[in-house]
Amino acid sequence: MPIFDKDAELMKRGEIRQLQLERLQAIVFRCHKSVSFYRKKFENAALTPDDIQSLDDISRLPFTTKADLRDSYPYGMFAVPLREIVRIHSSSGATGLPTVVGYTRNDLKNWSVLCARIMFAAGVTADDVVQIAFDYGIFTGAFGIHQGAERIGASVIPTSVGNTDRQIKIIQDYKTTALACTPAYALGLAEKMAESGVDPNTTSLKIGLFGGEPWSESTRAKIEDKLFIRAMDNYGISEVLGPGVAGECEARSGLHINEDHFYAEIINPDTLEKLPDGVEGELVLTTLTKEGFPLIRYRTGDITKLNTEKCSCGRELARMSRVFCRADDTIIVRGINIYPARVESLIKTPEGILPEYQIIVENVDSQDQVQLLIEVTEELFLDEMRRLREYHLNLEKTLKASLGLAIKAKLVEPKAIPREGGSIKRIVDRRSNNSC
Ligand code: DLL
Repeated sequence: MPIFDKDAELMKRGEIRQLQLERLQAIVFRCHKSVSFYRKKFENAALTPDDIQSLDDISRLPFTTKADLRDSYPYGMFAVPLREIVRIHSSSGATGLPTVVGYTRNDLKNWSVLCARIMFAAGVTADDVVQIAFDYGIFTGAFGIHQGAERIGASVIPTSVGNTDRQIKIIQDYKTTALACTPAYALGLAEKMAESGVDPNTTSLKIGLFGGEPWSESTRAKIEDKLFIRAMDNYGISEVLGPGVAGECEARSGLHINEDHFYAEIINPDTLEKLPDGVEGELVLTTLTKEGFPLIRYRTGDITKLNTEKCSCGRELARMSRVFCRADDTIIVRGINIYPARVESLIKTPEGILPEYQIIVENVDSQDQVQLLIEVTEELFLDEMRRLREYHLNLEKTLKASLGLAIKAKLVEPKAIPREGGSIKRIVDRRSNNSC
């Protein structure tokens, strides 16, 4: 079983927990000293860093939520001065403001090692040619995987997402052996190959590194069948790091969490109670080493469960099960997180009127597509065709510009959207992957 960082990845559980405690105490101390948000929260809970004497004491610390990050936009929760930050990424925010993440030089070094670990565990070596078809924008996906592949010594082709014909030509001509992208994009690529008469069995592809959105075992089987590769899952979240939080090993029986850098807990999202291993709940992560933007007890919104038994690969790092559901109403389409509240803010007319709406996500020909139904009422300038057309046109443009995703907006008659018990279900997700 390939292991990149044997000292760290083959630690015994007792060693892991000891290291986690030392690092937790240090990060709590640093957050208290350098981030007023945490200092205030600790004061309100009548806590000092000295109260953290064991790992179980973490449950005394308050949670951090996406709303907290939004309130401190853009740099309010950084633990170092901006001059020590060497990279800034961000993810889309729940109500309009993105979440901004800063990395110090040391954070970038750790990030590349953590991505190298999950890629190496998935089978990538220095002999591989890794094509990265994640978006090289402000999102964390492409840069994280890129750094990891370089750290391993593989040859990186940063194609970014889109332009599928070119991607296929590069796979063929440059002899790509590993493909990193969202699972949905991999399926789209496979379809395109079939359409263009390219036989995937004749390419050099052998490994797929997929993440950034939920996908199922049946999608894995489909991708493997169509592309003749071994498809491996990896999990990450921008606020906490980006990719590199957890990934599958050859055994493929859960995703090993890089526990020397993250402390993972599972809670009941309603009661906030801590849940034992093996029970599904919301994943809460504490960063143990991050300097620029440390997070304490961050509620990821992702539903999973933990397994701390030793894996057949030799690692004792806890494994999380694949993430299928979210505790909130976020949907992820082609790796892009969509929050209904964000869509709502974009649908509003210039006069501030919010029409009735419904977001429908479907998988058509192996491509995830989003349609937005909007009921046209009298107040939505039904009487003025010109303004209505303008609204429609601007809406699709704004959605694309703000979310980075093409969404088809369809104006429908009043009451055309079905009501269940009098109310409209805001999101209808018809993809088979997403039944929780
Ligand atoms: O998606 C980071 C990433 C990029 C991870 C590339 C892996 C590969 P965000 O845009 O902040 O960051 O989205 C994070 O995506 O909370 C999950 O809901 C979902 N997610 C990420 N990876 C997986 C996965 C990146 N393997 C959100 N399975 C997370 C299921 C995933 N869901």
